[in-house]
Amino acid sequence: MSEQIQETYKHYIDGEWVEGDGSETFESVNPANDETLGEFHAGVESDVDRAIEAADEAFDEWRELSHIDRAEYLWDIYHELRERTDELGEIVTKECGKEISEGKADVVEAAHMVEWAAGDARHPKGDVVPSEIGSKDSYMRRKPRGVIACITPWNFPVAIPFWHMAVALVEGNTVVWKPSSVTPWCGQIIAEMFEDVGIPDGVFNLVQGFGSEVGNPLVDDERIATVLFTGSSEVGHAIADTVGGEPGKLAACEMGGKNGIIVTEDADLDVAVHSAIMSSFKTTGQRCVSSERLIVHTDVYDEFKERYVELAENVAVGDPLDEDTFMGPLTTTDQVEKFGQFNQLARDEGATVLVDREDLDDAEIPDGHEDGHWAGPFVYEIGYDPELRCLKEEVFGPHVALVEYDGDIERAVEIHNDTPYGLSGAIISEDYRQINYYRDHAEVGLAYANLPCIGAEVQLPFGGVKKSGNGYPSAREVIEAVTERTAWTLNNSKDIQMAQGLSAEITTQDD
Ligand code: UN1
Repeated sequence: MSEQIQETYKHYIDGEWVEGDGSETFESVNPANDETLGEFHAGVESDVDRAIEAADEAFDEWRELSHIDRAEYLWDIYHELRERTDELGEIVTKECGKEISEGKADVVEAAHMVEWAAGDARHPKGDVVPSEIGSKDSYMRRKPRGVIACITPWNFPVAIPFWHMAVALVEGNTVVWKPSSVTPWCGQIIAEMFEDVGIPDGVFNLVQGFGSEVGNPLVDDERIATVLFTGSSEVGHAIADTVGGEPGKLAACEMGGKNGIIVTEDADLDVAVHSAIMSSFKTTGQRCVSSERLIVHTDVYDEFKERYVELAENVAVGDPLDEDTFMGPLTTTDQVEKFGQFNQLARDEGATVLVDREDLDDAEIPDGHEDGHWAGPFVYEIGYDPELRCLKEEVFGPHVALVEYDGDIERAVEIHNDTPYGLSGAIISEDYRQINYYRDHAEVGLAYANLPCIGAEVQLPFGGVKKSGNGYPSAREVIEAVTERTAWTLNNSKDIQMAQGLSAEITTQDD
């Protein structure tokens, strides 16, 4: 795709690029300067219907291929992701605003996921299970579920689509994918890759557009076997509610977090400050795993605060294509507005503001980027109170609370767990007992010690507890959402023998 608008980009349905039935188009913009990157056709319900029909028809043949044959298409994509990492990383950065090392890491993470899924095709599948009866062989086998709906967010516009789709396809499902309407350019490029590798028509389908016109009919359609969703908790919970009422259909949703880092009295403060800065400000705070709460023991609070605040005052916010930038702009203007509202909420709830770079100085904004969606760190301290909304609600921006605690690790974990969310978190401590207590009692799906709470690798399960998720739409654990288990038992004898001592004798009235 060129950077100039030369055409309006289309949907990819049943192996064809199509304009669809809608009359609306929408634009992708660069958050660093608000310039238009491309124009796209917005899908409507009948486009979704055709995409599902194509995926449904393609399923019968696709499922008959071996895992290894299906994985061949993914290996070609893997090589393309590897060869084009720099180029695609730049596109990610231009479309979603994260600084260039993160743009490239997004593509590398996608390549890792594809490598994992394609490599897994040659690994043993299922289990051999013992039977009480010597002549019976029992197995747990997996079957593909059918057509999988994938709905993905803008913050990892290349990696997360492959979290959803790579394992789903290798396992024999077909997919209909709706990328975020904020990052359609990345969607276009991924669809071009599937076309390049010659994936059979209908196995992969892309419908661009909005939740109301594309996402909703996709979730509601009875031909969809599983909905995989990564994004906001409002949308994710609505999807889980809808799908929960439809027998046989599954939803696996991964939503946000209000992630915390505990810094205990036994912390190495170099590790603590480094981990906290990375967790709060990488991706401009727009990871589901970003940390918006730092829970710090009173013995180390003042020193931690001084060092953290000094860095937060100075981290380089700027042009995300510049390698010296630490933090790019927020992705959308809605995020800028939400960030401002939550900063005000924290002030209203009694916060003492320590760093306020909400409105960057003109001098900090790079030339030609005056219309970018800029925001810098906003850091405050506030006394812990279970009623405070600013300690419970996710902002998805560089908005960070410092909370001082006095007491033992149990107290720290109690504060840490006092949010409706439970995605990621970390403890910084040199004391293994504190670390192990955190590991066993922190209410999160991803837990770290002496590390940032971001940066999970694809071979780990990725998902949360409480409001952060149900099911794992991501990485290796997605297999549970895209396959059906069969408990398969074969009798090698001519006699029928039952387990549990159940008699197999058929008696008649004459007996
Ligand atoms: C997200 O937080 O939205 O663990 C995805 C990480 C990345 C993925 C983050 N592997 O930080």
